[in-house]
Amino acid sequence: MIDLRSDTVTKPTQQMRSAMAAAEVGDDVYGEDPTVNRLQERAAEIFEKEAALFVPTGSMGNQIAVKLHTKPGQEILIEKRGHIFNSELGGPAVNSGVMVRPLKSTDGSGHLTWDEIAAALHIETPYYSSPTGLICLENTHNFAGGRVMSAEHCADICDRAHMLNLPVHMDGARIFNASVALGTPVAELTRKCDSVQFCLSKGLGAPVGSMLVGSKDFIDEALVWRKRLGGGMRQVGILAAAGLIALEESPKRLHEDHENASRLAEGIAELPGVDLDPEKVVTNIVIFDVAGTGRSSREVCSQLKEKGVLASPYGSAIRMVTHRDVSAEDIELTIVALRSVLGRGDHAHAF
Ligand code: TLP
Repeated sequence: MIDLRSDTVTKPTQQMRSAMAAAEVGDDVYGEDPTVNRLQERAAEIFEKEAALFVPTGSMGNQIAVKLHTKPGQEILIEKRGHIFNSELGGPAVNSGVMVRPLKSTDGSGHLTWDEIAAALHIETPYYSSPTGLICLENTHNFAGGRVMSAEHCADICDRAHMLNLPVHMDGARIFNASVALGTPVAELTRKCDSVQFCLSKGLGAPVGSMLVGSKDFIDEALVWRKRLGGGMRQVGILAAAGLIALEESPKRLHEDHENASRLAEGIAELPGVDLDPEKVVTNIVIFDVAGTGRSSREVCSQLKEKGVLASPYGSAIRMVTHRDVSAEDIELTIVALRSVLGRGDHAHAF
């Protein structure tokens, strides 16, 4: 099977498995796991922030950040396809008692402009209107097709938010993909953000784990919330060992995933009835709408599965994500499978 459902499906490399087997460990709830401590120090160093915390999942990292930045009854602003809004099961409402105000990014990039944010802010509003407590950004933007946000754009939003005493959280699940695509270090891309969550378990290929990065005070508080949510792990250096390799080694090869995604997008854009601009595919996510083919995305995905290709349906669109366990040859095979399912041949015969 060529599994393009997500970059979460990667299997740990031999190097990761060996490091996991040999990892030095201790009880991390006592802060005594040397491998976890090393991973946290390296993450803080790479992002040029004061501290970092290893969390089991990106969702937990995001949820802790929302919790720490807000008070119950406030609103958080996020682009309407953002992960925190769509795929964290109402977490902001359940865990933090806040409402999400989803905003449309008019250029379709998934990255809000300051004007779009400013129009929705509730600052110095009457006491009977719920105040804005946090702005959430996402780089790359998953459901907008892995689009990237530049360092300048992010810094501009942070500067203006800070003038209003508003914190900014970056869901940087795939921030290393953005960094590689833009040729900008992750520290630059997130310089002014108050907190950053990034995933070790997506394109970076670790089996488990995410990091939450921020100021020392913020991470001290995050440690309390991680434990409260049941995320205090013990000899977790076993996982951090793989995370360290993911962090140090994997960014070097992400450009291959981007090249594969770009090639895939070119192949897909040629198919009749499919809506996709390959120029906009700059990282490892390809999302294309199949409404114009007269088929549902589910139907197309199940036919692709019969041909050995796994993809995820989202509404009338399909998402394919490239990653380390998918080769350039697999991409060519995927294009062949797509051609046979979406019937360029059939159309040619029809005329
Ligand atoms: N994304 C998953 C699914 O949940 C959709 C995927 O397959 O892409 N932020 C972003 C931008 C994400 O894409 C994800 C996971 C997360 C946060 C959450 O990470 P986990 O799965 O570790 O909780």
